[in-house]
Amino acid sequence: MEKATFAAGCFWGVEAAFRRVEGVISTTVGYTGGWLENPTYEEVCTGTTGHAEAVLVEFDPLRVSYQELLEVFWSIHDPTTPNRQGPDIGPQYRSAIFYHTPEQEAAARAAKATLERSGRFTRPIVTEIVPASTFYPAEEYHQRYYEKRGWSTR
Ligand code: MHO
Repeated sequence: MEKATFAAGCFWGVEAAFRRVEGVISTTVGYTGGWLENPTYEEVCTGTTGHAEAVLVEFDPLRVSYQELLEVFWSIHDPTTPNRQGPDIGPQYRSAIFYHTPEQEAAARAAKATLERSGRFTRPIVTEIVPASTFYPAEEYHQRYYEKRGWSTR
């Protein structure tokens, strides 16, 4: 089993998207990349904790590759809007890849470069690529939020 961590705006939808992927074993929404220990949702919402809303994905690399997860990541959000995802504004909504290994870092940088050259986005890609640090799981009511409400996940 391997871990991957992504931030792509409000974590409800990001988690729902990764849960649909064959080979993804589990997901956890939470906060990472900042400095405040054991943050609450309300604290992260202020935009002053340094944390991003993120999803920790555990996957079976024999069934889904990190490359494929990166493709999902790019396809579910707009990586060109700094500290913003659609209506959600603030550094907690930034686009970021938190790599767990040097191989993940290399794959993420290569994928970002390829995407930049592809012309798929006209504006520059602002996705941060940084080492994974302490991941604080979010409150239980944020976990599998869409499923708990019976919302469609596309
Ligand atoms: N605009 C969304 C953000 C929620 S997400 C968990 C809302 O407050 O409904 O940040």
